[in-house]
Amino acid sequence: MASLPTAAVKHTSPETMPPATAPATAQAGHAATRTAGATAADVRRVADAVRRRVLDYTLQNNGGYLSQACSSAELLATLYLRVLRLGPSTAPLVPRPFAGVPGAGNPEAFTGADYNGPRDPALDRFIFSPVHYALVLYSLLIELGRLGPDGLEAFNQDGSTVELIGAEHSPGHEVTAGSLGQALSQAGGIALARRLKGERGRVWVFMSDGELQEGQTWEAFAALAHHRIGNLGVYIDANAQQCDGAMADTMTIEPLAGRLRAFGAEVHEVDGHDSDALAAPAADFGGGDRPLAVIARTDPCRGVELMRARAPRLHYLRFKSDAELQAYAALLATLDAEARA
Ligand SMILES: Cc1ncc(C[n+]2csc(CCOP(=O)(O)OP(=O)(O)O)c2C)c(N)n1
Repeated sequence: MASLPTAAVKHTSPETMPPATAPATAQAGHAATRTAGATAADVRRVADAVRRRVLDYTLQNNGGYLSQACSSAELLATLYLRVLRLGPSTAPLVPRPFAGVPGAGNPEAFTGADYNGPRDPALDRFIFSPVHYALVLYSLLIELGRLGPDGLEAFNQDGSTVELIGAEHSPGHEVTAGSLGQALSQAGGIALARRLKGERGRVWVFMSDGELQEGQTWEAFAALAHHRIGNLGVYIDANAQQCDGAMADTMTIEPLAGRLRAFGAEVHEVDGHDSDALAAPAADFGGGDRPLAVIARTDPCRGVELMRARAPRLHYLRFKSDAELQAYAALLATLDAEARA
């Protein structure tokens, strides 16, 4: 598959870093540090490449979480390119094998947060909650040079950290959140601790809309409001789908904006494929006393129109026939050719 051209990299210190990043290139085994000036066009190129890579792996594995790439590619690319204040990756380009779960008796254990750079009081932390989206995140890390092009060789293999359903040791992940709806509570604790320590860095959480069907999510928002947590922002991929079909048919979460406001958040509702609209609410965020919630309305078939025929069963794509697989393979060939042109 075609790889993206990477942009020039301008190094900045955490103290002077502006609220944006641009595509980074791997340097001496690590991703280059963040840069200023990434645009919506940069995000579109990265997002398209992420979709192609996830489609490629879906074909190779006769199945995958493809609709999640379709819905969230611009959202996640915008976060990494234009919102998160991150330093360069300190993790290996080829992910380490699983070293056991963290605990006092296991000094070898690690999390995948080092793909997001070092911990620094001035830098942001990123908490990735719907971990079945993991391949979307790995693909994005590859496009940004934070993970090597061969970083997916051990994808979904026993003993690998590059898991189908990500966990705290997986690249880009900081917490285990496979039981959905728990990461926001963990992120709230991190945000409160950071405020108590006087750290300027913010905490960002990426969530799926199905997680808003969980009671724990609402308990977490209530706690954020109670503790006046103003250094935590949530981006929600509102693709209107969950594993049993349409959100509206399983259990509606609407009116979501009104509910989140009632729970004390500053709420923005945007087109989740419009990078400028996604990035705008995060500009200057961090000094107040309310959490930010950005509802990104997205299309679970964006870029892969073929999939629309499967609605409302979009959650996990497994090909039903060789003819169907060939149709998706032909689409990938077309998209790759367009990217090379
Ligand atoms: C607490 C919990 N309940 C149920 C599941 C099973 N589960 C896995 S993915 C998923 C759908 C979640 O909704 P969403 O992420 O919005 O779906 P998508 O957009 O990926 O189709 C569910 C219910 C889970 N992982 N954790």
